[in-house]
Amino acid sequence: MFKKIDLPYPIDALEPFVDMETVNIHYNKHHQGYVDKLNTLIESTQPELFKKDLLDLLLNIDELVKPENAKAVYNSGWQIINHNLFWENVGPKIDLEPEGKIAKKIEEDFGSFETFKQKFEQAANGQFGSGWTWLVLNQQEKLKIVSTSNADCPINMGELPLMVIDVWEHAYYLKYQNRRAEYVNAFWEMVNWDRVEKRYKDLEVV
Ligand code: MN3
Repeated sequence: MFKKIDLPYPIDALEPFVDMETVNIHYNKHHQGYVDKLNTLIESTQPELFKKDLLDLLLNIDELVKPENAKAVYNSGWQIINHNLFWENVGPKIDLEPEGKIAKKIEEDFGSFETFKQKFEQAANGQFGSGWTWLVLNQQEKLKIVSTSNADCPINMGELPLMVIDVWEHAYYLKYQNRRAEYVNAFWEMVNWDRVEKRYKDLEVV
């Protein structure tokens, strides 16, 4: 059986930027929903795939998964990974700005932290429909801001995600309704820069 990560902080830890009820529904219903859907499908079709590592399975979906189930496995599977990355990337406030190597790299590749923030917000606010906005390290070892739709994940495009915001409506609608820009703005109060720095230094994939 595949699992989601344990939430690395109490369910109300993102207050007041994201309320406890939103986190509860997002983590326990939406995220868990992807896990349950994937497990049910795999169990009834190819239970031998439970032996695989989830990322490995997703990166080799065409060879491993029956064609009629590939899309469903893709959607639920990447949504599990994307949400794992998202929960780890935020947390109770620690530092408002990055430090160390990632701070230097952001300045190098974007000119300044302020410019980076603006561009990231623009991308997150501009993502049409459901999706994600990411800071990634691309194959040329440059930082890049990318947005992906639905369950798409930059790992699948050979890029290393360092930071991510979930801009599906379920991530913010209870508190912010249609005001996505306010949610995106509040994201800066929740980013766990230590985690971003660690991902960058260790080149951790998941
Ligand atoms: Mn979500």
